Amino acid sequence: MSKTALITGITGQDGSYLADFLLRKGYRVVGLKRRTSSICTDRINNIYDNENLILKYYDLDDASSTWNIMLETQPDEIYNLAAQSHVRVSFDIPEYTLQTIVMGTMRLLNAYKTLVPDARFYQASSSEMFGDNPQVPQDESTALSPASPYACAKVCAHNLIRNYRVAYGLHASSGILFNHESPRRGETFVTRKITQAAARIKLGLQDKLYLGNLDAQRDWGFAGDYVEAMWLMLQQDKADDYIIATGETHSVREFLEEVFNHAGLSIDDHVETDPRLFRPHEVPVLLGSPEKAKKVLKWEPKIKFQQLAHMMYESDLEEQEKFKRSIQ
Ligand code: NAP
Ligand code: G4F
Repeated sequence: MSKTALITGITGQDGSYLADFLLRKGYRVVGLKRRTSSICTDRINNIYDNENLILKYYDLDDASSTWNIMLETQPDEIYNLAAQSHVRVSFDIPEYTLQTIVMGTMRLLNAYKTLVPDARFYQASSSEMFGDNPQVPQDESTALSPASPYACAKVCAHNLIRNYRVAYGLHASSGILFNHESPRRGETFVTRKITQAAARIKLGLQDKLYLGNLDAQRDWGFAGDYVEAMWLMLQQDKADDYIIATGETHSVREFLEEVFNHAGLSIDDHVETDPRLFRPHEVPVLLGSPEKAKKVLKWEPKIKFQQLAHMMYESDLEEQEKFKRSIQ
């Protein structure tokens, strides 16, 4: 009989790639989405008609719906991906950010422990948890030093997973994922903001791109590669925590140059910095060591920095060309 996977945050970047991946593996996928006033299922349109995909409404803030879904679904694997995931925004809405990440995880964990304790649980932890700790590369033993309400919340959820794993013998793992991007990346994260703006500038739909700190460095991988690592963690005999990263770091400026050079655009003509886009507390450099994941999970990132930047730009160019045609 096929396994059932429950995914919170299926409408997000990672949820959509994970659903693609698990459906290809023959899973029955129960995807949880919240009700919004407009349709927000663009990222899962490609699998909407798949008979093994079941979509249910829920909200991380709603304890009884979490409980009911766990009872009805009886999942073999639970992937907790839902969150207010924007670091800059977490400074503006800290309470909501903590509510979704800490209490949302807590509710899900309690329903899991009580109703389906033999299932396996994946938690979306983040490299943001290393914050302003200057030690690089960061690995599973690096001290956490969160530098935003988002990161503080992720540290708490990360600790809850470990605590439940030890206290109740649950198979609950955390993936400490470094930044991962794709053509499905949210439009307000810096990589997608750059590739979308470059495509629009190229087509004469926009003139300026405003950015914040260009010196921040990130270890950027491809989301499609990273969801495989989530699944691999749940196939191990023992639950554990794993860093998922490429082992390479690049500044925002380097990403910008890669995309603008590829597009044949001048940064001086089109890009300006805006102090409002700087963060009250920045994470200067993230560089992960994926050695444990390579050794234990036999996982390797496939898409490299340059290929990722070009793939995202080309996808945005195609999308913006369609948009331009639609308004002509
Ligand atoms: P994303 O694209 O922002 O997706 C977030 C998902 O969470 C969306 O489906 C969103 O639903 C849902 N959500 C937000 N608030 C909710 C609520 N109150 N109730 C129910 N659902 C809610 O994020 P992502 O990039 O896929 O990341 C997935 C997870 O990995 C997140 O937990 C993120 O913090 C973590 N993470 C991401 C990265 C990365 O580089 N991408 C790295 C490390 C960790 P709507 O579609 O309705 O908004
Ligand atoms: O693309 P970002 O917003 O991603 P950030 O803050 O690193 O967070 C992402 O990755 C985390 C994993 O490390 C996830 F946990 C989290 O959920 C999210 O997916 O910003 C990257 C860097 C920052 O240093 C920021 O200050 O880009 C810099 N930046 C410069 N100008 C900008 C901008 N970021 C954004 N979003 N917008 C700008 O205009």
